[in-house]
Amino acid sequence: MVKYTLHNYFRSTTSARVRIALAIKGIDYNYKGYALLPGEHKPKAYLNLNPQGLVPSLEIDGKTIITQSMAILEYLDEVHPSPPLLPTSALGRARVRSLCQIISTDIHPINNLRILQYLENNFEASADDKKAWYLNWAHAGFEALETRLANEPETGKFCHGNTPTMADICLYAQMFNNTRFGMDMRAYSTIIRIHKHCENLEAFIAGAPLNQPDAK
Ligand SMILES: N[C@@H](CCC(=O)N[C@@H](CS)C(=O)NCC(=O)O)C(=O)O
Repeated sequence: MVKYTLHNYFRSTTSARVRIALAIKGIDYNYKGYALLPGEHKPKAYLNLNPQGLVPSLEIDGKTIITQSMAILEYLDEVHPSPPLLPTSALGRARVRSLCQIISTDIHPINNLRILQYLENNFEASADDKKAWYLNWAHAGFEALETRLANEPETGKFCHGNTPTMADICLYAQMFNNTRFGMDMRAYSTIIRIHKHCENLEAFIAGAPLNQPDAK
């Protein structure tokens, strides 16, 4: 039986993506938490696992590491195909990946802790400046996401049809950061509806930040 260890942080939304996928698939794993603010992900021991110094990293049987949350999700879906996190048709998979990437490629990376810290340390960005930066890019992505989800016929109870996919995982996880930055979500009625379905599912609850052992 494969042994998984997830190197992650309770508040990290990319980590939440992986925790939810593991929970949806009913996979047990060891939890290893790293507090990001004091820099527990910076020492060499962790950089040996993940030279980017980012969480999450999934360790398999104590010898193999996969980094990058979306690569981990794809791996888990291939190796543990049931229940699937991607649709059966190529077009459906392309749509779900495209929805995911609005968040994972275009919103999250430019709002990550190290980016906000860089703005603060090198451009004297205040807490308000950092919030404005976050909200600008989050709204840009969520406006497009809402337009697509509200108008595309493939949208169902969830982002794609009536079962959760990787797109719902990305959406649900990103919402924790939106809430932390006080983002006004009233314009996003389809997203709110889908998010409500997600937040009632056990696997999504299991992956939520405050339900992790390192949550303080
Ligand atoms: N694209 C990467 C991003 C990982 C990432 O940025 N993780 C954040 C937490 S959500 C992190 O480790 N931040 C630490 C830092 O910015 O120093 C993924 O999806 O895994």
